[in-house]
Amino acid sequence: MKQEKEIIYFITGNNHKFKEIKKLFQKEEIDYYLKQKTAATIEVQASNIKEVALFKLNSIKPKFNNSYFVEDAGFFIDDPLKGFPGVYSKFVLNTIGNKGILKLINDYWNTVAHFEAVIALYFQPLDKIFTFEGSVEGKVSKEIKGTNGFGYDPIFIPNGLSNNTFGELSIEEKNAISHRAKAWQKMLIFLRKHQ
Ligand code: ITT
Repeated sequence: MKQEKEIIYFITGNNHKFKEIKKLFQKEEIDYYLKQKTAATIEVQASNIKEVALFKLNSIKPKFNNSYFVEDAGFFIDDPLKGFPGVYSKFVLNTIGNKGILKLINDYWNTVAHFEAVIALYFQPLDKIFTFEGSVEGKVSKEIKGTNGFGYDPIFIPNGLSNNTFGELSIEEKNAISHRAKAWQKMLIFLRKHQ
């Protein structure tokens, strides 16, 4: 155990993501303070989100001497859209949005979808980069439901939780099963091992 808590930076412009991770941080006895930072990052169009996350991390020129991480996430409609929007999640949300997505799959009753998250961490004590991944399976809702969360949350119904979308869950409920929380759990194990 260290004498003093160190700062670890979550570099993101997305306040919702930060709030979710912050809640998870607060639940744990851990030798770090979490702080949000925004920085100019480059989001490349790659074939998978791990590549996007690593590129995002490598595009940061930190002016501090701490560990820091970024996270990239995507929403994948496996059936019938073969994984679309996936790595295009941000662009698709900003263009056709959830309404447009629902129109695309209007004729399908049985859909399969999932979220993926990859955290890319620059771990200062070892001067190395590590990645942690998480995913959650479910389906697409027939309608936009719920005002919690952000992005695709109001159209994603995770498996095993009645018929509620992520948008109808509290942060705590989403954090109990989400892609982001699963990636975080893996990073937590790593941070504990190295404290
Ligand atoms: P960064 O600053 O951390 O990069 P971002 O908002 O650009 O934040 P991403 O590129 O990781 O985030 O996300 C791609 C898209 O997927 C974006 O439009 C998000 O709104 C959406 N998204 C990511 N995580 C989500 C989640 O947990 N629930 C719903 N939508 C999510």
